[in-house]
Amino acid sequence: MKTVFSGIQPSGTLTLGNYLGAMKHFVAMQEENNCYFCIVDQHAITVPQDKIKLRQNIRSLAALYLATGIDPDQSTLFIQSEVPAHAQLGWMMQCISYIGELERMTQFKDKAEGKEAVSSALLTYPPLMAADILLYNTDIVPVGEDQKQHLELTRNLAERFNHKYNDIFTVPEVQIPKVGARIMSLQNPLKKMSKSDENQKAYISMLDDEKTIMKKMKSAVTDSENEIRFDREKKPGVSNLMSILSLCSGESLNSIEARFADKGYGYFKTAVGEAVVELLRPVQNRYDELRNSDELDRHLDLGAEKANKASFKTLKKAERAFGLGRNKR
Ligand code: ATP
Ligand code: LTN
Repeated sequence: MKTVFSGIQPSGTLTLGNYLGAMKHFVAMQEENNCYFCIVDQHAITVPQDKIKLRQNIRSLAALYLATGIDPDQSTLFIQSEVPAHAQLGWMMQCISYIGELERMTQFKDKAEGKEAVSSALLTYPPLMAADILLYNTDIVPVGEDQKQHLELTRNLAERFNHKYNDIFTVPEVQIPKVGARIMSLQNPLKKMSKSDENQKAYISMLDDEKTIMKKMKSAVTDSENEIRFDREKKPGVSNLMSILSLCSGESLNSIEARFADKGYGYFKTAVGEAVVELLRPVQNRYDELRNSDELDRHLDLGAEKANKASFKTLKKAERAFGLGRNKR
């Protein structure tokens, strides 16, 4: 049995991109692996957050994890700030990271660009992410394409620590899905779909109602050809919609191409919208039941307890390897 770890930031309502690129794969992995799924709230505060909204987003994300099929009896679902070992090992990971390698992270460059005040935590975010993963002796980290660089750094930090101090960390493998690893914005298909996009039409939220989804789909940017064909370079908008349809319905790209051969973009977009609505309907129903339930708190309490227990051993080993604390007489 392998250990799997992944995290999602409670920085807004999840998008269809988060689901198709990450969450969907978590659900598929839990039966055969020992899985940890984390709500990384300490990562979310690397950029300013409204405290009321952040708390709402944390609960909402927990409910979405469960509504999409994470089974708390099989997997450990927990909130990062409720397991202090993350911040503690995060600090140690910062101590072995170089400023130069952190400045090369594209997520840092993207998020810092054009901003007047950039928190130092935005730069030192990847060592905390490494700590999240390394605390559990993780073998596999399922994530979307945009996290590949952070995973490479995590592997480097683990190897650096093992080499310099003591061989205690498992060096994790990244797992990126073949299709859906980078769902693109509906308004600019050259940019990834992001929950923090200022333009709400750019993304489908997991909680959007049917009318909103259909409207957003209809206004999705395509091209002037009116031909439904998969070609990421020449037809990024149409190809993105085809990927979404394929992932939501299970129909292959070839079959979609054949089925819509003599149809126009309007008809095609309606079909994509309907497939998304069908996929999200049961998730949203379950979400509504869970969002304000005591059941949700029970699962999160138990998750924090399990994660605290599991991470404590690695934390102590790392502290010992560094020489922190003291030998008791
Ligand atoms: P933001 O969009 O606010 O910058 P984010 O969505 O990139 O945040 P997370 O919510 O923490 O950040 O991402 C959770 C998971 O979803 C990660 O594994 C990430 O790789 C994946 N993911 C995010 N956006 C997409 C996307 N457009 N397509 C596929 N996977 C994605
Ligand atoms: N950096 C990720 C979120 C994240 C994560 C993790 C993902 C934080 N810690 C550990 C996988 C494993 C992001 O921005 N999407």
